[in-house]
Amino acid sequence: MYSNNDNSIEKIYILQPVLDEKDKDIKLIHDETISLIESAGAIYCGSFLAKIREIHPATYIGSGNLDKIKNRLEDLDVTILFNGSLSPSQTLNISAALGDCKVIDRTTLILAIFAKNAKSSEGKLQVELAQLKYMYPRLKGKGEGLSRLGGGIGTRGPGESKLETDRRRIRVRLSYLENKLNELSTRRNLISERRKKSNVPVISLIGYTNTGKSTLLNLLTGANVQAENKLFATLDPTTRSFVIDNTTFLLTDTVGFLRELPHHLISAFHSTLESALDCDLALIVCDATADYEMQLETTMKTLDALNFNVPHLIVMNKSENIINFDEYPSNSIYVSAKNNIGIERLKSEILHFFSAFNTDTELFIPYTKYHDYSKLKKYLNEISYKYLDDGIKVFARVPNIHMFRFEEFRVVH
Ligand SMILES: Nc1nc2c(ncn2[C@@H]2O[C@H](COP(=O)(O)OP(=O)(O)OP(=O)(O)O)[C@@H](O)[C@H]2O)c(=O)[nH]1
Ligand SMILES: [Mg+2]
Repeated sequence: MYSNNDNSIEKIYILQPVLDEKDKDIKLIHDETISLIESAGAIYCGSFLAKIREIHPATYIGSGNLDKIKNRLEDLDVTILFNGSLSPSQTLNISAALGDCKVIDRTTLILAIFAKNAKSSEGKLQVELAQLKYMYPRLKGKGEGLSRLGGGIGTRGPGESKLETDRRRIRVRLSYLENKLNELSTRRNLISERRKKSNVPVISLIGYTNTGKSTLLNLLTGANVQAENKLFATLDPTTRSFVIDNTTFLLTDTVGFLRELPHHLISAFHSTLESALDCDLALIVCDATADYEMQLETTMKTLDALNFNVPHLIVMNKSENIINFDEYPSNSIYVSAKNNIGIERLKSEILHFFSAFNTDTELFIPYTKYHDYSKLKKYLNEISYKYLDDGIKVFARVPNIHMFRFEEFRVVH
C-alpha cells in the first residue's frame, strides 16, 4: 500500500494529455490506467484531459492547462499521474507549476506495481534496478535526495528503502545490482540448458495482463499461483509440470503485457522474459470478455520486439459467457479456466501439436535390455526390425516429445 503521507492511501489524479481528440484509444487507455492505479494499491480520485495541439517542451501540456489544473485541485493532497512519459525536467516543471505537488508518470506507476508484486529475489532486484535507473537522472542537478518527494509511489523500491541516498551511493548500488543479476542470469541459463537436454516439451502461457494465464496454470498443473483481478498480478515466471496421456509437459506462466508499456520496462525484464519464452509452444491467452483484438495485437507486437518466433495456439479464455462465437478468430480454442470448460479440447490440441513432430530413427536394443524397451514400446511406431546376435535393430517413428525416453537405445551414425 502506498501513501501520500505515512498514514493514508495515496490518492491519484490522472493528467491525460490529448493530442488528437478523435483518438478512440484515449478513453480505453485512460480507463485501463484506473485499473493500474487500483493494482498499485492507490485510489483514483479524478482526471483532467489536457487538450494540446502540440507538445510543449518545458511542461508538455502548456501553462494554460497547468493553471486550470491548479485551480481545480486547489490544495488537495493528491499525486498527479501524467499518463505518458515525461522527461526529468518536464516532471520538475509540472511539479513546480502545481505548487510543488508530487508528479509521477506512467512508468513510475507501473514500476510501483512491479515492486509490489515481485516475489523472487531476481524479480525484486530487476525492479529495483529499473527504478533506480529511472530515478537517477531525475535526481540530477537537484543536489538532494528523493526525500523531498515524500512517501508513496515512485519513492520506494521492493527492498528496504535505498533511495534516501546520494547519487554516488546510487551508482554503487546500480553496479551491485547489475553484477548480481548477471550472476543469477548465468545460473538461470544453466538450468534452462539442463531442461533442454531432458527433452521435456516446454509450453509458455503468454498474453495480455489479467487474461487468466495464472488461473489456467493452476487448473492444468494444480499449482497455487496467485490469480486475481489486478493488472500485473504475476511478475516472476513459474514453471510446473503436467501430464496429458502419459506425456509430461512443462508449463510456464509469466508477466503479462500491456499496451503503451514503456520500452525500458520490457528491457528491464528482458532476460527473465527471454527464458520464460524459451519454449516449444506458446499458448497466447486472451480475455474473450475484453478487447481481445487489441490484446492480441499488443502481445504480437511485444513478442516481435523480443524476437520471439515460436509456434502458438490462441486460447480464448473467459468464454463461458460468449454468445456469438463468429466474432472471434476461427482458430481460437475456447476455454474457461475459472469454470474448467474446454480444457480437454485444449489438452488434445496440445497433444496434436506435438505429435505432428515425429522423427524416424534407428534403435539398437540389447537382449539384456529388452524388458526396459518393451515398457516403452507404446511411445513409438516400429517400422521394421531385425534380430541380430546380441540384440534387435529397430527402425521406428518416434514423436519428438517422446524421443528422450529412447536416448540409451539410439544409434548415431
Ligand atoms: N469470468 C472468468 N474470469 C476468469 C476466468 N479465468 C480467470 N478469470 C479471472 O480473471 C482475473 C485474472 O486472472 P489471472 O489468472 O490472475 O490473470 P493473469 O493473466 O495471470 O493476470 P496477470 O498475472 O495480472 O497478468 C481473475 O480475477 C480470475 O478469477 C474465466 O474463465 N472466466
Ligand atoms: Mg498471472
